[in-house]
Amino acid sequence: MKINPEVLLALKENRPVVALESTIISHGMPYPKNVQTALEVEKVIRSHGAVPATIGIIDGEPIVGMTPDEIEEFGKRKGVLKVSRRDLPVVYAKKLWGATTVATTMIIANQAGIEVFVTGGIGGVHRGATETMDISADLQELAKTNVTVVCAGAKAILDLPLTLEYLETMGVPVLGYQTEELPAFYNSHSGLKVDYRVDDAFEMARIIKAKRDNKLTGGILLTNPIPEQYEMKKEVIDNAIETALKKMDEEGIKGKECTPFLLKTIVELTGGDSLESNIKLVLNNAAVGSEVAKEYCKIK
Ligand code: PSU
Ligand code: MN
Repeated sequence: MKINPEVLLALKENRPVVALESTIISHGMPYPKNVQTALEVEKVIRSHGAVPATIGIIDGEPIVGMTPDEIEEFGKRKGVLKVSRRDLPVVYAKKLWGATTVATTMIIANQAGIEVFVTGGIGGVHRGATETMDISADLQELAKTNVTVVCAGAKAILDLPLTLEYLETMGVPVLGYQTEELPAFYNSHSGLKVDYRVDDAFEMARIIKAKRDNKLTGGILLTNPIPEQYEMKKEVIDNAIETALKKMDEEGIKGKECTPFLLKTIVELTGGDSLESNIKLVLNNAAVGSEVAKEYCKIK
């Protein structure tokens, strides 16, 4: 794998590094907002004294710490594959370009020695999964790979209660940053409880340390609510989600296309408002994730 020299040095010197995924760039947001957001997220991380490491696969080689030019290329290039765990061997062998999902970003971050990873939302158990068995590989990865993922909860395009059940079965702690309630991505209210509330970055760092020191493998999910001023109205977003799910069904969209299709359709249905909320929540997660990475470096 190719680790950016700045990232490598920070890791060697035990300075905070924050991993970022690239599917959110190539499949999660439209160009050019995807690239602008990716660069802005890196800026937020730097302003908090951490080093960003955006992860992607170029010509079959995992890149840890993409350059701004590489991020730009990921944002506009056609045919970049959405790469989850099952795709990795083929993408490596065939020397393809691949955007890493939460699952594969966790795998590569862990191999590089990065503990904290910031994103928008994770994949989960899809609605209707009792029939389709559509359960994101992100959840299995959280079960086994030693990375802490900071996100804004999971979107209501998923079945949130089933997603929590699955995470419980898999032994993944689901924590709320300064909240007891599981945030629902565009909105901070799901009506569901997280396992534990975490009050600050130091407390979070202690939980990570306790997990690693005690050789408890697997990820930790820290859910961080979208700031109130950027929340979407519940009726508006719920309507858009319902319509998008119906459209997905009518158009026969299946498998790995589901999440990108739903995200794109929701942006269209909300006249771009959901994209603005999405951007703000990622920036907010970047701030929290950087603080957690900083505190963890101090005590690990
Ligand atoms: N949720 C978002 N934005 C995203 C994704 C999820 O709000 O970009 C992406 C992430 O990369 C996540 C992937 O890992 O979708 C999950 O896809 P699937 O459900 O096919 O596993
Ligand atoms: Mn799926």
